[in-house]
Amino acid sequence: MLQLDNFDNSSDHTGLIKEFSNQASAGIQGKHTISTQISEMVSEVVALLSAHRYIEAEYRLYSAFDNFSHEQFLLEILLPIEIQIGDLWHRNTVNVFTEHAATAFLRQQLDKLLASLLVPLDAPLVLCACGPGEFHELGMLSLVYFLRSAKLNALYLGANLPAGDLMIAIETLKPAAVCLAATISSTALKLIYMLYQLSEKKREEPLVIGYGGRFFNFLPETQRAMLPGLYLGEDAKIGSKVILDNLGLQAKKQV
Ligand code: B12
Repeated sequence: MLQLDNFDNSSDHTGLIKEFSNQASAGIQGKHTISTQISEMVSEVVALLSAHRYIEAEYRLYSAFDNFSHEQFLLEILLPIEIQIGDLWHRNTVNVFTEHAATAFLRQQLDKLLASLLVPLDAPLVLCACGPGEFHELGMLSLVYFLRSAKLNALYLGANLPAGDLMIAIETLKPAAVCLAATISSTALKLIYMLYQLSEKKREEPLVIGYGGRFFNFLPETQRAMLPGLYLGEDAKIGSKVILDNLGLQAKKQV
């Protein structure tokens, strides 16, 4: 395993990039299994981010971006790192600024990934947001990734989106679909209220209204069935397929 003490903040890091690339290739060629290599990398990056060693964390992830598929990079590397940092914060092992800085760092990596997914100019617009008060963003950001992979123009409006602003966004941007997420019960209640507001509004163009997230995954099917809008399924990949089906589109292969 790579030792954190091997890093030298002051020196030229091109050697490090080479070292990490070599390690990644060596692992792929069988020195470690890929899953061992990934979980070691995740632990190392979590340790680096907890120690505020962002540049080194960036070098550690640099080779992974090229050596793994983008889906693997997201689901097996970026998300587990954020979950582990979040768990450390929940256990008071790291403080708020450490969690915020790590989250901002991981968002930059995710933005890099999303920016690599170009969609056609006429792709249907799908607005994605976390409801009022909701700050758990990773499920929704994963949905944005899968929608963009399927060539839909998924636009992330952020965490904690007030209902009024969503209404203005819908009137201004005229999306084909809206996807909303909630993780905890207090924010889910606000989101359900938003679903009612959205479904009662008369509009000229059709609008697919979907929702998902941890809270709804635990809600019994009988109760979900009573809610307005479309439950998009228990994970983001399924959610993107439900949206595609409801827009009458097939996932197109990435060029
Ligand atoms: C990271 C994290 C945070 C981060 C979030 C950072 C960020 N920018 O996202 C921070 C530190 C901000 C945070 C804050 C809090 N958190 Co927190 N957090 C977590 C943690 C560690 C990981 C959650 C996560 O991102 N998972 C990864 C994603 C990918 O999983 P997911 O959200 O479940 O999404 C999957 C599915 O649900 C689904 N999905 C999700 N959204 C959507 C949307 C659509 C449309 C679809 C189709 C699917 C879908 O797809 C995903 C898989 O593909 C969990 C514990 C854990 N180990 O899971 C606690 C956890 C979720 N948090 C919890 C709590 C209580 C809180 C706080 C209230 C703590 C506090 N005292 O303040 C606050 C609430 C803040 C708020 N108002 O939102 C509890 C929730 C318990 C509950 N009642 O359900 C958990 C379970 C921790 C615990 N064991 O108690 N948290």
